Amino acid sequence: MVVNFVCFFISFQESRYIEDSPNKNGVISLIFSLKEEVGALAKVLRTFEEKGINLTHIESRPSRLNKDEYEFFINLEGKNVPALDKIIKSLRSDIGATVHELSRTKKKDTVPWFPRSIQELDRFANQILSYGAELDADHPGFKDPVYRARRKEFADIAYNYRHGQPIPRVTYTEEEKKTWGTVFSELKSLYPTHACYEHNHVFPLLEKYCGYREDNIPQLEDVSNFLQSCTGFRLRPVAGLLSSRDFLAGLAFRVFHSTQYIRHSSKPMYTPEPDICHELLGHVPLFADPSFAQFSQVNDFIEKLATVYWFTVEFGLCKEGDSLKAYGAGLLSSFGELQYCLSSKPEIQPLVLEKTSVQKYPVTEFQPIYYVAESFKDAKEKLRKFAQTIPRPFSVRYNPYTQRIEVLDNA
Ligand code: HBI
Ligand code: NLE
Ligand code: FE
Repeated sequence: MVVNFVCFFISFQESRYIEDSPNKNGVISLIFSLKEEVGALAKVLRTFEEKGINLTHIESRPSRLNKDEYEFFINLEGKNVPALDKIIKSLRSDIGATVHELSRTKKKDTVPWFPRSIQELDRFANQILSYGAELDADHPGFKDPVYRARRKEFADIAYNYRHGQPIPRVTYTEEEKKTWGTVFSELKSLYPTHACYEHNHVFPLLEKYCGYREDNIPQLEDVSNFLQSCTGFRLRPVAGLLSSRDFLAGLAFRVFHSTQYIRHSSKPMYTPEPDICHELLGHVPLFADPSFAQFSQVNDFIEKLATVYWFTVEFGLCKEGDSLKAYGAGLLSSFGELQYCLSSKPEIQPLVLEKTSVQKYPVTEFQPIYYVAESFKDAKEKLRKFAQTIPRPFSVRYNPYTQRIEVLDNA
């Protein structure tokens, strides 16, 4: 049987995707800085007055960046957006002010931007959730300057990558290869007893065709070509953790964003971040499965959907006869957690999406709770039903021939 229950989700809720339209009403917040001189602020305020724009709030503070400047924070009514755009332009060019637009309250029914063509995924390249924010505290690489410099090299590859190019090949250092070797051989010895049938089925093919070996870190380009021939999925390099929304949007185009760097050598057993071990050993076997290509895209509920993704694709367990096996990629790439998850320590619950989708979870340590699927078929059915409960203003479908998302109006 094959792993084919995973649904892929897009939501359209985050404000940074809103494309500004010139006729919406709402509160707009700006910060601008001005050189300290008599009448400078009055001059600016007059331009708002001339265009009939009502300011509802103003604050000032000395600029921290430039000693002779003041910063002003203002709220204004966004009734006349074209006029406002002109004002902002002239503030920048005529007065030399630095202007930051903080927010334009979105019109309620605006549909946020989402990628419609596979090329548009290039826009995600610099939207990485910052390494060092959420994951810093116990991240062993965070304090190692050599490791950080190396990470920057990988980040540059990802930032400069454009759809259609071959993925640059990387020469890994001896230390990196050693880390891979440890992870690879530890996991390989656990898979026969701990991994699900499907994973064990695909793994030998990757050894045969993609250079999966203890002494070799496979190249993303080779793996991507192999996946394309199996399922049409391809890889694209990414500098780190993407937001759930961007990550899931990629899957809608059968693009799996894959990190290329490897975890810090001091802690091969577990890392909170996705790294090349996680992608190649945890995820890729699944993406090579032909019936895995199924996906669905749903509006809104991104958090619930990301949580379901977390407890299935990333950390899922399933029944196999009388025993439990791991199929989640986060387990299949961590030889620490792979052993722990099948021990008697964690709590085990049946997969019930109404419950699972609101379960809180830690992201930097072993999971305290896992959800068990009866079978992949059962889980897929549950996901399909769950996805149907999610309201959306239109449907979308992926056209693999044009590599575009087509929007179908529900109305
Ligand atoms: N970003 N680079 C990267 N790799 C992932 O596997 C990944 C991600 N962002 C989110 C994510 N996975 C999921 O766990 C869900 O939040 C969708
Ligand atoms: N904890 C996993 C590992 O060590 O391989 C990575 C998880 C990424 C979500
Ligand atoms: Fe993952």
